[in-house]
Amino acid sequence: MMADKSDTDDETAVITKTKPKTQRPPLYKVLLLNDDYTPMEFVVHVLERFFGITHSQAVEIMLTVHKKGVAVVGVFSYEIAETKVAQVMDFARRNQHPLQCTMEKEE
Ligand code: TYC
Repeated sequence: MMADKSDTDDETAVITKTKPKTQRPPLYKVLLLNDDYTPMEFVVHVLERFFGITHSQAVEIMLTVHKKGVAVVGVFSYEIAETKVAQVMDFARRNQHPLQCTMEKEE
């Protein structure tokens, strides 16, 4: 009887384990930075207006930035984060305040 091919040759089986990679879209933190000139009430107003948070949450975040220099305001998709940063920067500029807002990829 003929031997099966797999019994006679020197082929080595290669088993490739495919990692089940679940791809999530990256998220971006929107950061608010402290400065010495922007009035506290303006920052609170910005937070309420563009981030849809309550007055007391806005005061809390503003005070965190004031004391620590920076705070995360929210975490969003790239496009939403970019829009929030642009809205804050534009509104601050139009009101002649040096308020700075940036975004950073969440690792
Ligand atoms: N440090 C500012 C002041 O004393 C207030 C302030 C808070 C400014 C948060 C910017 O992102 C900011 N008037």
